Amino acid sequence: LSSRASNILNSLEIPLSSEIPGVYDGQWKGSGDILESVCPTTGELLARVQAAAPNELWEALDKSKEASLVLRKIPAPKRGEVLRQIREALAAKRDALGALVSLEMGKIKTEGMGEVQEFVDICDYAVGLSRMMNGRVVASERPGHSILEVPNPLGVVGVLTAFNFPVAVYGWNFSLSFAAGNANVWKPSPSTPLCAIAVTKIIAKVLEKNGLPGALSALVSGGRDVGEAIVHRADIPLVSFTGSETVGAAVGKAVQSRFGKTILELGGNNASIVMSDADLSMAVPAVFFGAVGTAGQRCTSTRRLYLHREIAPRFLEALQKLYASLRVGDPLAEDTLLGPLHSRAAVGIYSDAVRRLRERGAQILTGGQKYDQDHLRRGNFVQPTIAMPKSTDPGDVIWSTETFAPILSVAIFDELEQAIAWNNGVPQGLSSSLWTRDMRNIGKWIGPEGADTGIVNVNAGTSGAEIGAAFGGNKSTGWGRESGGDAWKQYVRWSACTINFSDCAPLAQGVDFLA
Ligand code: UN1
Repeated sequence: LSSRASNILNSLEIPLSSEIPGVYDGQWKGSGDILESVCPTTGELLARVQAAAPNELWEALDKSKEASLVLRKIPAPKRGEVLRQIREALAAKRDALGALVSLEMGKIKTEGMGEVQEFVDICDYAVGLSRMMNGRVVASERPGHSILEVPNPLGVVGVLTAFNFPVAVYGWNFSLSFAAGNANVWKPSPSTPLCAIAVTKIIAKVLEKNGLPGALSALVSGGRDVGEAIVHRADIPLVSFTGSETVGAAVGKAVQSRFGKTILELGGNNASIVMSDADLSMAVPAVFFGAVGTAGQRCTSTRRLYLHREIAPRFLEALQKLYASLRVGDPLAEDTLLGPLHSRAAVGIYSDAVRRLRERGAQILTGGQKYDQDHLRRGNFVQPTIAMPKSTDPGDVIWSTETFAPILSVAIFDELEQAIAWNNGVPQGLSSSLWTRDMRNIGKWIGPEGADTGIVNVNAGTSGAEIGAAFGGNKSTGWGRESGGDAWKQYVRWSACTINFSDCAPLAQGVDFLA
């Protein structure tokens, strides 16, 4: 192992043995398949991680169930106090954990740390929430009666996360779910097992210190079989899944068929629209970050760019200048802006998408190839690409599919209505962004005739949402909401409780029966 990799793993107390246990339910274990964690920058094998064997998986699920019975008895503000300690423990490791995200996932260091910060932020939010997860008292039509709406814990929540945010997405789910009184079972992406192990170790230590069962934050590393076991397990009432539309559709169906609940965070195919009155000094760098940041591997990455005819040439010239200035390389180096794609497979997906653009007559304005310099050859480095497709039809496969790579497709419009129709014309509905200084455009954009995405921004890019608002998308993005807003309400079961304090028992609606 390279010395920098072993330093990062050491500082997070991940053992440097030849095989690392990837299952935690109060104890570390793992005798199932081997998952390989490969550094996307160098191709170095970082670790071999032992996934959950079937019996270990069942045991972890059983232990989480038992643990949920413990947690539900603890008052919510006390659960909040445990989350506060978890927040402190995570913040203390922000540097190391951020570096591990860079090492294993491939995003640049500032974004790796930003991701840890998202977990810290959502912990803060959940600490506050733990004193505000209020139900309500509803006016009863019957004398001497009260109706209470009471939030109670669900039990065990399954959290299936993707490689691109190997820390934060678990954070969004775990924090709210824990504050709500649930045990959590985490199945991380099989290609980022070390991030999951590191986070679980930090949480487990705090749980242990508080005399709480480790299976409140159980980890079951593994592949498809582990995911399927969670999805089909009848006593996991809520499954939160982040990933592709195809897998999400299967997860949704399977959980629904056993009457469970889902939170689905699926594909994003996000557009920025730039009006002729936009402040280009803000819009150009924002589109650059949206399209190139995280090497285009955020659900919220900008994939479509709609430019008003009047500013299109100026905008593209300025944007291409930024693309040309891009510093590419080691994501852990201070001045790098573009790291590698996460996997070899992703490079293939990128190349296929560029080929398809060319075949369908698109003009490639920038990029379109792998980097072939010596120092980049061992990693999954691809050139961020700007393409001008021939067709502007959002139903065309070029526009309608999400490619998880830094490819930006551009079209030119004359009227805002046209751009909104294109924005809304794809199956996905996660995030979109309008650049304008005209209030009338803003009013239209955020209203009933405006963007149909879950995240609707003005003079802010498509990616990089804060945790305070609900995060999620509509249509084929899956309608799930995580993080802020009212998202916490999904992690509880609501009891509508009618209580009769009076000496008689009248029926509602004035029904007269045996009176
Ligand atoms: C994701 O890509 O799965 O809004 C999550 C953002 C981040 C989260 C992205 N806060 O870009």
